[in-house]
Amino acid sequence: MRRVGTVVLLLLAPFAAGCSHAHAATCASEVRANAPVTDRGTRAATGTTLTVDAANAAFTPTCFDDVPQGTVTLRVRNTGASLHNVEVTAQHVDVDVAPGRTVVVHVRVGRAPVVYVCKYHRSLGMVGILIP
Ligand SMILES: [Cu+2]
Repeated sequence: MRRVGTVVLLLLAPFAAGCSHAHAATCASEVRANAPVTDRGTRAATGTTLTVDAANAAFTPTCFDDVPQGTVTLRVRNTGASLHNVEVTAQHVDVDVAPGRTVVVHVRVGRAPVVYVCKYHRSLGMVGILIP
């Protein structure tokens, strides 16, 4: 029986290696890589429209995972009392969100995680991450 186990492991090994493109990044690893990040949890994307709350110098949830590749619609609701912002520098997204308002931005998601920030509170950890 030991021999059977060895064969199964050898067969699975190439698939495990090939999976690194999609699921290597986790919220925890991205939070560490982009520190400081105020971590307000992870939610699985249920489609191409993602809604995030901006308040108290943080985005909630901080991470979405299982985000479909392609263009996603990010709705940012400012549920706090101060001005916030959503910025994806590489995609020329830079939009302010006044208290009580919601803005909608379109973000392209490929194989790598997409990091967005509030440019006013980035140093306080106001960072969000979309993980494909
Ligand atoms: Cu902010």
